[in-house]
Amino acid sequence: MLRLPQGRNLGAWAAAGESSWAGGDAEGVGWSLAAAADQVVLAFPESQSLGLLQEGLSLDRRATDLHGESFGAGLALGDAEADGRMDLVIGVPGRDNGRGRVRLVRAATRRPDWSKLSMDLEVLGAGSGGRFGEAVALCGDLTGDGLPEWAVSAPRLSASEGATVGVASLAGGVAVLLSEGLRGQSGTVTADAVGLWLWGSKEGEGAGAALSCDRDLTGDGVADLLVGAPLGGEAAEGIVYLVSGAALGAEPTSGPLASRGEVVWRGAAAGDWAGAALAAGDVDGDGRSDVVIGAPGASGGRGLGVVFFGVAAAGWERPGSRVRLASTASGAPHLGALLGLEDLDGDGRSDLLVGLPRWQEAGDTHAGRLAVWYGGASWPLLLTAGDGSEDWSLTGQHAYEEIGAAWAVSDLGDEGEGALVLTRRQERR
Ligand SMILES: [Ca+2]
Ligand SMILES: [Ca+2]
Ligand SMILES: [Ca+2]
Ligand SMILES: [Ca+2]
Repeated sequence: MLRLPQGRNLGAWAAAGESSWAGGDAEGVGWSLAAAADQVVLAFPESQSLGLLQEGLSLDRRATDLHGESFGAGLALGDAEADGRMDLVIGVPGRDNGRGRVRLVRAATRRPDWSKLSMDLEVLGAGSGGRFGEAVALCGDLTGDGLPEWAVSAPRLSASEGATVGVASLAGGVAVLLSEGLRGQSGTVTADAVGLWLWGSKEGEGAGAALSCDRDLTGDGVADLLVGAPLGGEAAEGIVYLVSGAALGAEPTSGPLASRGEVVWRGAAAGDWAGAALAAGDVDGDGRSDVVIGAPGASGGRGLGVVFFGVAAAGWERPGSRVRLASTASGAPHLGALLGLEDLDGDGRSDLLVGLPRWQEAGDTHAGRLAVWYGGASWPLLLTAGDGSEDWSLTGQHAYEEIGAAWAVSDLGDEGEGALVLTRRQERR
């Protein structure tokens, strides 16, 4: 992994050669990261182990008894009980024949309690093959008790036993695990028992492939859910649902995404896969949340993205306030599959991170690229990855480094400075 200091000019820093790689072999494909405050946790699916990244880049690794394919695909770290201690949620969507489950590890100390990784609470998905745990996020407080909810996606959720009747085949969905439901729970429970399900409209929609739930998008002060369904629409153009957190918390019951919320974005063409990735932040620093949505299938697989500014109380976006993202690369680098809004330079404005792990560089396939644009009061209407206009970028030097496949931003670092931690995969020859 690579640690980049925060609060500095990344370009000047990279030119000075201060990057530091650590961690050795990348432990195979698919590993994921989660960060909060000064902690970064990594999941290694092949060894089904977890790592806690320490200051100085040392890695404290522990095996877990939580086995299953795609271990750690969903991974989130956050203070769910507002007690200053970090709780960890690990998604294992391949567990139980693809039904999936997540484990909540409540911290007994300020850091995740590594001695307790085999205990606490496990939450089971619904039906078979729903892949509950593909993505996990710590939301804002939707229910008004002062404690945040967790959201867990199951992008292949289908009609099933239990309370999720009426879900079309592979429609996908998101379970919102309510703070009130989780309180005092231990052992093994179903998602129904501690929360509610929201599911896609039609067969094969893939709702929940991406989600965001920690920011207020409607202007009422309560965090809202944004859910991507990249195979939704008539021909996989992709759709994005917005569900008001205030409305959901007032009546915490399961239901279809389309009736509990609204479709706020559709891909323009067949196979765009809009909503495969999305993120929320405040790019221009005006206090109103901004959203970026990716459509990695667009433009013949080049991919594209759209940044929507505003999202004020009056509506989803201000007219004319969109910025488009494009890529110079052919060969299906799928821009829009990996997006983030994080404040890298500490100026209070969210910076845009675009991961392009399939980027080819100097003949090296999948060398990868991470492109960064710093948030600001005004942006050009088109941001293009690969034409040298990014505010900062990092490109892989070897085939299959896959720079941009995963990253995390935390306050980890020397003397409390921030860090961007990102992965690179082992060079394959
Ligand atoms: Ca709550
Ligand atoms: Ca809201
Ligand atoms: Ca804004
Ligand atoms: Ca910033």
